[in-house]
Amino acid sequence: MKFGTKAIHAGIEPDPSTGAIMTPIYQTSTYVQASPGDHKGFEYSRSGNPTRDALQKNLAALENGTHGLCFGSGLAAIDAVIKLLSPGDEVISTNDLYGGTYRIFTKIFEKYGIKFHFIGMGEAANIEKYINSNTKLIWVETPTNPMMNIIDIKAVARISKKHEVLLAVDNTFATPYLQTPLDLGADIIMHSITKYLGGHSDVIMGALIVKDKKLADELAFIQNSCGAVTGPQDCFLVLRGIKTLHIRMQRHCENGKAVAQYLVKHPKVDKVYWPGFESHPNHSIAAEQMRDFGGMISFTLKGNDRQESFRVMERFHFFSLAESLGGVESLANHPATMTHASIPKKEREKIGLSDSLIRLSVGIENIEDLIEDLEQALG
Ligand code: P1T
Repeated sequence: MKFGTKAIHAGIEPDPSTGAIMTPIYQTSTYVQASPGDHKGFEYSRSGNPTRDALQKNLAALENGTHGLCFGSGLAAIDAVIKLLSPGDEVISTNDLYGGTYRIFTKIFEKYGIKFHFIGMGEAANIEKYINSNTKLIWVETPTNPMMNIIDIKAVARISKKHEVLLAVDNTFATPYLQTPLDLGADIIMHSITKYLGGHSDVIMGALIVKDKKLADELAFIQNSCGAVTGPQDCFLVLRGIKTLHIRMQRHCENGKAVAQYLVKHPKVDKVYWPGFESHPNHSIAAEQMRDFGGMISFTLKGNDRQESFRVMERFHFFSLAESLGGVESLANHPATMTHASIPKKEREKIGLSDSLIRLSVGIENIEDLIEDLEQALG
């Protein structure tokens, strides 16, 4: 089955009791048993729910995995992955990543005795310097949030396999439409479903996808034991959103390219971070491991003036100033005060995340209107 067909059909069966083509919202906490232990596959909705099941199967198919698991948010999904580890274990993570991921690693899990190394992975070989007998997990975001760095998943997977360490990839920015890390050697895919997969800025949800039964069982045990599950209404909305993922992503990519090309020529713009430029340091890896370059772009203004960046963002009409990304509507974000405020300024500056950086999530509106909006806001 090709991607667009999977997005619409995978994991979705007509409802067995009525034939409804849309998976119903099974708004129930529990399921009646004929005799203790004699049930129809569902016992209690923390452990399993038919609407969630359909979504989990659909996600597994899109990522070329075998098992999907949905959580109450992207961070709840990340939380479940780190709960595979024990005190004393070490994690090597990209140093450019979503601020909330940095926060859960450093402010929550360091307290439980897990050590995190945040490193540049532009050269995958750099990772080996940090591997020791305690290393259990490599955490990769690619493209990274917000600097749009590209990490070579295949090269990192070679290292993780050699040292028998798990490799998790946060695939939120790319989505399975653009990149399928399990095919490149990753063990775990993580998604903030809140973003492109939901696609309509109306749901908070996370997911993990794997293709190993033992790992799936361990994560399902954590999902059920810790209970950070998502409700059936939200699963329904995401199932509906995913049906147009391939069409939306095509337009996000087209619009993203047009916006990046406009910004790079603008006299007031200094740097534009977008992996589609041949001048991007890892453009060739992006071209190899991604099917297109996505709709996320970061840029700075000449003079690097935070107040001028604020003025531009205040003037936008169609780029709404808001956290999040990946919805049909365009959003602008100021990472230093919004999504990445929990990363200390010193650490932010090490990766080039300056106080004047603006991040755009280019939506699927008419491109002429978006360019006009940029024109008036920058002008
Ligand atoms: O917000 P939540 O669904 O819990 O997902 C967290 C998360 C994880 N990984 C990446 C790459 C993310 O971008 C996010 C959430 N990010 C934003 C809210 C943002 O505006 O960047």
